Order: sequence, then C-alpha cells, then structure tokens
Amino acid sequence: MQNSLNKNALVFGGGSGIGWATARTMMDRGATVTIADVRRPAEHNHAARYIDCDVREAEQVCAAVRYATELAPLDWLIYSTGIQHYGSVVETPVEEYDLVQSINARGAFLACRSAIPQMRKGGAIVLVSSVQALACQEGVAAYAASKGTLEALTRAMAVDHAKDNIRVNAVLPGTVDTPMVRSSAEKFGGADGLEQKLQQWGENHPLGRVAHADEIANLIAFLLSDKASFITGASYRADGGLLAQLAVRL
Ligand code: BMA
Repeated sequence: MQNSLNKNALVFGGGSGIGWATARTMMDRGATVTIADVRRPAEHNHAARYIDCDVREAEQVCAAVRYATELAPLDWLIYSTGIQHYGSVVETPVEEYDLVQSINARGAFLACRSAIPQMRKGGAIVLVSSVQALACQEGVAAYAASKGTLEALTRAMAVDHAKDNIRVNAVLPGTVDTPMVRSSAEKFGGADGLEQKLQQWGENHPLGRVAHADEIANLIAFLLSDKASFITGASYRADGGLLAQLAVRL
C-alpha cells in the first residue's frame, strides 16, 4: 500500500464494525479520517474526526461531506453503513423494506452524489456490499436486495466517473464478527448461544471461521490504494471461500 500521508478519507458507518476497522486501518497508515455515523466509535483513544449523520437524511449526508472536505478535497470514500432485517418478501413490512434500502443503499447514493464533486482526480470509492448480493440465506429479502443495489451502483459509478479518474469498487464480505452479525447471532442463537451460533456460521465457510473486521478493512485499503490503480467497477469477495463451495457435499 502506498504512503497514505495527507490522504483525506470519509467513512460512512465508521462508528463500528467493518467501517471502524477501515477507519483505524486508514489512520494507522497516516490518512486523515472523518467518521460519519449515528454513533461514535466505542474506542476513545483515536484521531478520527467525527460527525453525527443519519444517512436517511440528504442534508445530513451533505453536511458530513462538507465537514470532511473543510480541510482538503476527498481522496477516499467508504460506505459501510448497514442494517439487517429478516423476512421473506411477504413477511417484510413495506416500511421495513424502505428502511433497509434507505440505510444500506440509498444512503450510498446520497453519499456518492455529494462526495464525488468534492473528490480529487485519482480518488477512490469502496462500497461495502455482501456475498448476499450474489447468493443468499432464507429470509433476507430486503437486505439482499439492498446489497444487490450497491453492486449495480458500483458498476454504474465506475463507468460514469472513470473520466474523472475516480475508481469505484465493491467488497462482498462473508460472515464477519461485527455488532450487526452479533445481533443476528443473538436473534438466532439466544444470548447464551451467541458465540456458538457465530462458530457454527464460521464452520459454514471453508476457512472454518468468521472473519475479523480488519481482514475486510485490509481489502478495502488495497482497493483504495494506488496498488489497485487499474481496478474499477469490480466486486471482490472476502468470504473465506463461502461462495466457492457447493452446498451438495460428497
Ligand atoms: C453478511 C450478513 C451476515 C451473513 C453473511 C454471510 O452480509 O448477512 O449475517 O452471515 O453475509 O451470508
């Protein structure tokens, strides 16, 4: 990875999970990082700038971009804001579908819409999608649809903004140890069975475990860096082999 000194990064959803791991990774590499989220990171001992931002609100998203670009144009934009609700299409209330879409996908549209005009040529964007954009569990209709939207948006923006020398890529994580996945594990395993559920989900991945958020952050850091200078419009899986394996075992 190139020296990130003087790089200006904005991380939507940087308060926890993959977003926080990415913010930390960028700071470790010398970048100036602004986190836009509804909650500050739990860790206090860090240098990130922070702004409250509900990604459902266009004005708050614009304010976050203004805050991040007070000092310099933006080099890197990461969209890692996400929630997960469960249910088939029939089971999902319309309001819940809209909520998942607006936080997981429409917010990415708003963030990119505000940020791209403020980005330096040579800048890069990474959207955090999911393997569920390509293959999914039962009962994740709204979530899977929102992640599929991110995939298509990635390609559309990559094509439109190649002329600005802005690269846009998506990452598709498998199961990652984050607060979002932990709350799903609690939902399905109960408070006592949470760790066991995480372990069981991990065993479904050929690598035999769930990912650490840092492992996804490392991929994001690579895609943002000049080492990935010919990569745009691409989707990279970091899923411990999950989608490489057929469910029909010998
Ligand atoms: C993620 C989340 C997790 C899930 C993983 C693999 O995006 O949906 O809850 O375990 O995909 O399917």
